[in-house]
Amino acid sequence: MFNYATINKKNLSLGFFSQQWKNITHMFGGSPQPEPETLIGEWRKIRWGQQEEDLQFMKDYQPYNKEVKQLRVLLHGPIGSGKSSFINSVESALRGKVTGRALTDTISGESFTIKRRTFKIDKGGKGTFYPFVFTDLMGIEGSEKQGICVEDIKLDMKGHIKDAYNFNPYSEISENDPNYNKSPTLEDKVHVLVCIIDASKASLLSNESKNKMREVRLAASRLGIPEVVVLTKIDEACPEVRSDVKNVCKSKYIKETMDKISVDLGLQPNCIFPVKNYNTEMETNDEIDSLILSAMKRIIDFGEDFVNELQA
Ligand SMILES: Nc1nc2c(ncn2[C@@H]2O[C@H](COP(=O)(O)OP(=O)(O)O)[C@@H](O)[C@H]2O)c(=O)[nH]1
Ligand SMILES: [Mg+2]
Repeated sequence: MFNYATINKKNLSLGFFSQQWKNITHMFGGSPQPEPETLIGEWRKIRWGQQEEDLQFMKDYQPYNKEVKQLRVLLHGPIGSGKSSFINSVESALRGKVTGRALTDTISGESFTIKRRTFKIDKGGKGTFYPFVFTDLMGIEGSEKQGICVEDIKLDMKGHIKDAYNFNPYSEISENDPNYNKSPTLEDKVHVLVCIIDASKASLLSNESKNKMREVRLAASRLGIPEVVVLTKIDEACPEVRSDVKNVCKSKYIKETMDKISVDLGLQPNCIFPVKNYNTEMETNDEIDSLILSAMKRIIDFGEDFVNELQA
């Protein structure tokens, strides 16, 4: 059977040696070496250098449907997969500087986010915000009694859970809870569901976690809510990507991981977006911005279509 963990280890050693060999041949003026076997032909066209265009799209964007002032993007996925970091990275790409507002947890283990929190992104500092918000949920855990209840995610998608609600891994929200919204408007509902998966650990996802994610996805599709997968930590998953983010669209490991996720979750590969979050960088850069903004553009496109269909 295909084992991603083994491939990943092989990638690490191959990537290391191929980089060393490239360095040696370069030092002695040798001819260019063939691509390492961890890289294959380009399997996706990424519009490198078009981030300014995507940025302008984001700046100009306003939902057409007047009932909705902002698109609601719900993030879910395993603990430590990079949900909070993705919000930070979008904010960083939009503001042109690395920010760190949605707290990220460097200690893996229990979910850091327990309180439901919604994040807006400041647009120019005059009390104006981008017309989309992110709701960051407690992580999905493998076992029954860890992490957020899937029922709570379903209720959240329908707009029943208010901010400040503290998720309880042992039971779903009750209708009598002060943070239960009995009559949600279109604006309270979720317009796009984003599943965040760590590329370096995708092969290690437990069946329980995959089942929970599939259940959430099915609930979203029953409600007609579009879904996107954001595949984070591509730098940790593939050494060739770590040395150059642009190698992502040629990485064999990333392609295979995306194909596997597509089958496991029942989602088209073109709805899966590989990204590198801003985690150690002090400044933003064009390549990371390109990946983050192209994922965001698709998220906005999907959300916009969804709210317009609801109006029709
Ligand atoms: N190398 C790398 N680390 C990342 C990336 N995204 C997130 N991280 C790190 O992964 C850890 C967990 O991220 P966090 O955003 O808190 O995960 P959450 O629990 O899903 O919100 C933090 O230490 C982040 O710095 C990425 O794309 N690459
Ligand atoms: Mg978090």
